[in-house]
Amino acid sequence: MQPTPRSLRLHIGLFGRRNVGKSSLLNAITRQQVSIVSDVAGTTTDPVEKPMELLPLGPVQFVDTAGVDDEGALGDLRIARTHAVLDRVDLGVIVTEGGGWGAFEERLLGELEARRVPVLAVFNKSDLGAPDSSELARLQLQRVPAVAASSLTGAGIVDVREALLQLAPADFFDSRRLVNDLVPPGEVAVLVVPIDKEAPKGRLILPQVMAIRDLLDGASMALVVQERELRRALERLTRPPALVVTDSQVFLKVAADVPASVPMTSFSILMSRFQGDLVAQVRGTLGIERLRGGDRVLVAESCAHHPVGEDIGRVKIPRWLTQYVGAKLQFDHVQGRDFPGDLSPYRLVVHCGNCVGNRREMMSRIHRCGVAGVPITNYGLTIAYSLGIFERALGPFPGALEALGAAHV
Ligand SMILES: Nc1nc2c(ncn2[C@@H]2O[C@H](COP(=O)(O)OP(=O)(O)OP(=O)(O)O)[C@@H](O)[C@H]2O)c(=O)[nH]1
Ligand code: SF4
Ligand SMILES: [Mg+2]
Repeated sequence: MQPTPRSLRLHIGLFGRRNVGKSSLLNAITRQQVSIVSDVAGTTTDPVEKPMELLPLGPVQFVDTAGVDDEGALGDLRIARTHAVLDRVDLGVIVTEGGGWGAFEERLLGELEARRVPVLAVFNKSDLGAPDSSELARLQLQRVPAVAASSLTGAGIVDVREALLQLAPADFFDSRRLVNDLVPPGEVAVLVVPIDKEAPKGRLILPQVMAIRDLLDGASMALVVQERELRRALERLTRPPALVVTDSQVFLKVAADVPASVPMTSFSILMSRFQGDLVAQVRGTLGIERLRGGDRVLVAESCAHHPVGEDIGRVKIPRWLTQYVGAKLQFDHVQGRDFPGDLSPYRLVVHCGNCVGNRREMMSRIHRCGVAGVPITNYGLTIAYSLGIFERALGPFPGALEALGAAHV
């Protein structure tokens, strides 16, 4: 897998007084012993950096700093190093304890806000005491989100992750590419768009429009055809296309018509990578294997379109899944923002491509499923899996194939 360039990692700095548990919090979030913890104030002397994949955010770099409350007692160098970290973080976490938010924390908050860096207040050591209502009210007034957590017991650590997700700058979520990284400039992608009675009259749907626009942005070419024209379209090209992208509903026919040497995937799998987390949703797809008769499956769509004919979410996905499992399943459907708070009744969540939603919201849903232990997949992944062409449809994405291989071991 390609390492993520340093600049694309979201840098998250941990700041606060000595001994409040900054290093412990980092270890609890990462579930690793990254930073040394002790009851001696001033344990961390130099910034400790930890690059990692933090679900649900993606590639981040944590920077644990030295506590610099008692400045007189500390070397200038240590203070300078902690201050230098303020200049290069995208998100700041100010760690304190219940009743501990004071002038020192306000100063740190001011330093971060002056740099336009979003801030999260974490009241650590919640096992010893909760934050005062007055300090919570003060932070609320300043619009600084606050979370109580215990690095010792793990309480609230999930909320810290969720709060980091909510605070991450929007452009961190928008820097992904939909398709043009898979089609070099000047090369052709064939897009297969069935015009059936479910297709909206007189127009294309958003994922198709987005793919065409993205290919144009990348100076690559899009050849858009219906499935019955695909064979002829491929014959007319003097070289095989760099990629074939199909509507998932005609996956099998397209898989049969496209030579095995040509990479092939679907619009909704592209959307999973662009608007969600392909690797997490590939892992979630394997949850189909554990479905049994009578299990409940949630089918979630980000927009409230009117179901037409053999609607994919209401008719086709339930039909394919039922056939694959070979027993009756119970399906619930939600649209728009109606994603249930309690996911415990479900054995699987099948989500649409989320073309109209934002990625942060999708990542939050994936995260909530992870916390509830409910696998989450998406339309295209489910269809490819239940039709037996999962690996083929993931061919263009080495990271996803790697995760699939690891899950099968
Ligand atoms: N009870 C309790 N103790 C904690 C918690 N988190 C940290 N501690 C303890 O607090 C002490 C300080 O923890 P550190 O993580 O080293 O604190 P730090 O903020 O990194 O300290 P410096 O590096 O010295 O600035 C250690 O003895 C930890 O075991 C917690 O959530 N609950
Ligand atoms: S948001 Fe979901 S259901 Fe609505 S058009 Fe996009 S992919 Fe389809
Ligand atoms: Mg420390």
